[in-house]
Order: sequence, then C-alpha cells, then structure tokens
Amino acid sequence: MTPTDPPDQGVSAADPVDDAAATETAGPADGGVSAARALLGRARRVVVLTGAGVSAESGIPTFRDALTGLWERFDAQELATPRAFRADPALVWGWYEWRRTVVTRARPNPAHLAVAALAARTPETVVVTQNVDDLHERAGSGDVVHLHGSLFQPRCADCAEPWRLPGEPADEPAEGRRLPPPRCARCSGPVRPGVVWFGEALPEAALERAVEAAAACDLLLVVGTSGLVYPAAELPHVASRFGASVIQVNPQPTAVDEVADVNLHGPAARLLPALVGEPAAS
Ligand code: BV8
Ligand code: ZN
Repeated sequence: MTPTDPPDQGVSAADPVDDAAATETAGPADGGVSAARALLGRARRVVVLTGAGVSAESGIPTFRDALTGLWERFDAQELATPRAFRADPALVWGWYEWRRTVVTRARPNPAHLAVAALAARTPETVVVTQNVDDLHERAGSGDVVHLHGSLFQPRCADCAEPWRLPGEPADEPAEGRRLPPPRCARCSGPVRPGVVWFGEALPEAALERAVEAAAACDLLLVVGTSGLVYPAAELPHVASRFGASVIQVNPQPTAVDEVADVNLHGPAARLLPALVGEPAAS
C-alpha cells in the first residue's frame, strides 16, 4: 500500500489448500450453473457476499449508476464522505432520505429470496452485504452482516447518540430536495446517516465476523459487486486463499473474476434461484 492510502483495515491470511476439482470457468452450455450447483450442494459452510447488484432488480440504483435529480452532477463516491456532509449537510441528508424512500418503496427480489432459502437449507451460512438497504432482512435473512452500515440507523454526528427515525416512512420527492438534518436530542449536533462513508473505518465487529467467516467457509458466493471497494473486496481473496471455492454472479466482468472458480454471467434474480432452487423433480 502506498503511503497516501488510508490507514489499513486490510486482512491477512495463511496459505490455502488448493481444490483443483472446483476450478471450472463458465465454458459449459448452462453457463456454469450445474458446476456451481454441484459446488453449492457439497458446501457446508457458506458465505454470501452481496453488493448493489443484488438490489438492482428491486429498482435500487447501483453505485455505478449515474445519480439523478438534485444529485445528478455529483458522484456517489463524492457524496458518501464526511467532507461532503460537512460542506453541505442538507444536500447529503436529503440524498440519504431520498434513498431511504426508494428502499422503503422497493421489495426484495428473487435473488434476496434465494439467499434466504440457501441460509435456511445450509445452517452455517453467513450473509455479508455492502448494501445499506434492508432487503435481505425483508426477504427473511436473519443476522445479516452490514459492512457499510444501514439507512435505518441514523445517529448524532457529534456524540453518536442513536436518533429514532419517525414512524411514518420517508416520502421524499422523486427529484430529491435539500433537507437539513434533524438535531440530536442530547447535544443538538446534526444527525447523520448510520452508514460507513469513504475514508471511515468499517464497524470492527462486522468486519471481523466477515473475515473469520470468509477464512472458515468452504464456499463463498459473491453477487452483484464490482469488487472495487475495500476492505470488502478482499473477502473473496481471503476465502480463496483458505481453500474455499468462489462462485460469482454478475452480468459484467469484475475485479472478482480472477479469483472466482465459476463466473455466472447474468442477473442475480434469474441466476440465484437457478443456483439455489430445489433440483427439478425427476
Ligand atoms: C476505509 C456506504 C480506512 C455509504 C459505502 C485499498 C485499495 C484502494 C482503496 C482503498 C483501499 N483501502 C481503502 C481504500 C479506500 C476506500 C476504497 O475502497 N476506495 C475504492 C473506491 C478505491 N475504502 C474506504 O474508504 C473504506 N474505509 O478504508 O477506512 C480507515 C481505517 C481505519 C480508520 C479510519 C479509516 C470504506 C468503504 C465503504 C464506503 N461506503 N457504502 C453509502 O452507501 O452511501 S461503499 C458503497 O459503494 C457500497 O456500499 C458498495 O460497497 C460500493 C459499491 O460497490 P458495489 O456494491 O460493488 O456496487 P457497484 O455499483 O460498484 O457495482 C454494482 C455491480 O452489480 C456491478 O458489477 C454490476 O455489473 C452488477 N449488477 C448490476 N445489475 C445486476 C448486477 N449483478 C447481478 N444482478 C444484477 N441484476
Ligand atoms: Zn449528539
């Protein structure tokens, strides 16, 4: 890491056990689904790592998608920073309340449901997400590890006092608006979204749990992430270094391709049910 990089929250791992049998790229007619199903069928300890792509078919824009409305001239990675919130708290709070509105109106899609079904069938499954939405939970996944926080856990930016969201769901206009953040009941500091901004440390317990699960799993299923944001992007490499098989589901090539044993190119809401679904009655 070059000296300019932020303090390291990276992950180190001992060397692996190679599993030659699992190394099959997406040559076969079914695009690798049967190879992936065979790997999944044998797996006992599974980690599912998801990114924005798993919620794309629920109508939630990914981080790659250009922003719209009030925020169209901004880059999401720019807005999701402490600096942007200090510079213009009403713009940033408005953005998060708009995103909370979109998420509240959205519904889990078949990919979220398949992840919940997989966990129900394979008890030692850990669901780790980079997403700040609650669609995994609404699909029935319990105990989801949120590496980057949640839209539903705002807190005071000064004293970290949790701030209780009002009962009624967010209802921001489609084009968005500036919205001054509410004030903390304890110190009247500005309330901020309970997400991890770029340059901020991830919640220690969540990161530790994700790393331990990745090092201990025998299969990591990575869905809908570009694999560019760290330290989350290190998890597939940790799993592979510890000898686990890695299956990726993504319509596009990503930074994870190099470490995946099977790359399934297609939308999560179609491929995850095919991957997890009960074998068709013979
Ligand atoms: C930190 C919450 C240090 C907020 C987010 C090492 C190397 C280089 C840089 C770094 C490094 N280590 C740290 C850094 C800096 C930085 C980083 O990684 N920068 C990158 C961009 C180069 N990391 C950080 O700043 C992290 N903090 O390092 O702190 C520290 C340590 C100690 C003490 C103090 C500080 C914090 C990172 C977390 C930032 N917060 N989110 C919010 O949401 O507003 S990240 C945010 O962006 C998301 O949570 C997600 O993680 C990321 C977006 O990535 P994806 O989820 O992958 O989504 P994306 O849009 O990119 O791609 C979508 C994919 O889905 C695509 O591949 C597409 O093809 C696919 N897709 C589309 N449709 C479908 C689909 N797939 C399946 N089905 C479909 N239908
Ligand atoms: Zn406070």
